[in-house]
Amino acid sequence: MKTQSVSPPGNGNLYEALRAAFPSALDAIAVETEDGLCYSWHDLERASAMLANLLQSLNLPAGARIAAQVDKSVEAMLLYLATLRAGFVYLPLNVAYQSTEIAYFIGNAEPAVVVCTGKNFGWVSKIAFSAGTQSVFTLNSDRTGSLLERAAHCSDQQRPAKCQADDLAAIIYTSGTTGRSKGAMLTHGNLLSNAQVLKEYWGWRSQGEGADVLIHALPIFHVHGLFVAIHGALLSGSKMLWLSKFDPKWVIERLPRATVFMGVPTLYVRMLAEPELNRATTRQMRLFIAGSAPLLIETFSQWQHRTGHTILERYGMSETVMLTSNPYFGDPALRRGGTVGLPLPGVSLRVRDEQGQPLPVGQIGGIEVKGANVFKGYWRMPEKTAEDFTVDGYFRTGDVGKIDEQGYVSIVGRSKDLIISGGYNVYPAEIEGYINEMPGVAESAVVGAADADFGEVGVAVVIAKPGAVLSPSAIIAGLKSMLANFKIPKRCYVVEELPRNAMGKVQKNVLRAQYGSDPAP
Ligand code: MLC
Ligand code: AMP
Repeated sequence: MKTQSVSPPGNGNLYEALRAAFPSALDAIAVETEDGLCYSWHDLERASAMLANLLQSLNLPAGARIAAQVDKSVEAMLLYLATLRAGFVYLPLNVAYQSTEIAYFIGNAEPAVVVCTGKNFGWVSKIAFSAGTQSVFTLNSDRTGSLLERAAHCSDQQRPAKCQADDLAAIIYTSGTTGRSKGAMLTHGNLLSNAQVLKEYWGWRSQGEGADVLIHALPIFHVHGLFVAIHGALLSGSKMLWLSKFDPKWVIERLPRATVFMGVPTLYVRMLAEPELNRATTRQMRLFIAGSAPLLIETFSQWQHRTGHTILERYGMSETVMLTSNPYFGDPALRRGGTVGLPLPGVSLRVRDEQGQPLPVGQIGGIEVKGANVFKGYWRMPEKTAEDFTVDGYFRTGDVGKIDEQGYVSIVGRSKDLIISGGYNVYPAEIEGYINEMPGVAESAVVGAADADFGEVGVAVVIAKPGAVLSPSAIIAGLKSMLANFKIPKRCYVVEELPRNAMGKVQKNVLRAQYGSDPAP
């Protein structure tokens, strides 16, 4: 659906462009893990070649999907790079997903290869083989498992597959407002164009004295950790201090050796709770970037006060990678808290009313975007794809916002019924579907409530069938057995009735007002 595309240099493969930016000193450290393991640039090149050769030896069809549900590790990143090199399509899956969720993703994407942790092999391989997957490998965070065992027999030389800018590089599943998740198809051209823009916009410093060092503390199964962070570092030949999970103390310990940090707002809130976060520990840092969820103005201001640094907030989504950013260059005062900054170069962003008519400066409406970064469409959902694009090729983000006189964009809400909790998206419709299936439940509504740690959390409000007795804790326990842990409502109330409007529609705004603060009535 997009109108522009950027051809990666070389043979068109995104990996080629990333590889071209590696420093000339290939023996220098590219990644250092929390347990002191170091990977040189040469290691990244060789190990991803071996994995790419393994994938290519499997005689997979063109466009084959390589799905991975593994703990965060450098090897998991290498599997992503190998998939690019081999010309296949990477499909990362959150480790928190449980069997029903995984069965849906595998059934929908039909991956030729699935990589999972050894402890999940039993149930994941059963789902995968029955969906027609050809090979299931294991990969554990201690670098054991059949994937690396098999790759060890492959050559460490590999020529990246030739690609067109429009060829798929990855599918990122993002939940649907009315139920099932949709796979956003991102191309080599989408990812490279966005990475190149961000390299300039955020002033990534390459190689030599003063080269950037990124603290990588985010999961690598979503856009933020996988693309924005990893591409940023690789495309500027910058070292990564790699954390297998976020721990505020681990990050603060590493700040004096780093220059760039990226996080969702929860990470900033948790770091602010540590007394060691101060001007001295952050002196070396050049840039703190926040996104994936709204950064509260209090967090923005407290960070400024405590560290002297002004957080740069940006806005993006799975379908588009990054769309807007506060400015990096110039006076830090140009980074305005409460806004997500200006459209990035190459991104056209506009605000429209419900009839699709342009709105003047400062008026609130739906945000629509166009650019080389905008995805190709939803995997096997042509109707949904068509529905989400305007006739002149703009993608309807589902976010509601406004643009001021200086061009700064503020997000004020969402037209999609979505909760963003700690940077993860939770779709109320999905959770309500599961609750409504439970015995004795007549109806339910899930709404977002403000939360000091996660920004927003889900709260379930449930009505029992006549004569049935429901226990909130049993409802929560039932959900825990079926869904990823971050989707579980933090509170549940069983009530007599749900507020409705004249059309009979549940008034979620009334529920949010009633149950949106803790403790609820
Ligand atoms: C964990 N828990 C959550 C949660 N994360 N609850 C709600 N929301 C979340 N995000 C709960 C678990 O269910 C569990 O509950 C308890 O917290 C401890 O789990 P944990 O796994 O040990 O949590 P922790 O390691 O503390 O993780 C918190 C976190 C993590 C904030 C570090 O959620 C995280 O990494 N978030 C980043 C998400 C991200 O990268 N988003 C980018 C999307 S890309 P219990 O009851 O089971 O004990 C995107 C586009 C863009 O949005 O613009 O970037
Ligand atoms: P995802 O589907 O996980 O890619 O989430 C994308 C959504 O996250 C966007 O559509 C926005 O609603 C939200 N988002 C991302 N960055 C920001 C931000 N800086 N401020 C507010 N919301 C954001």
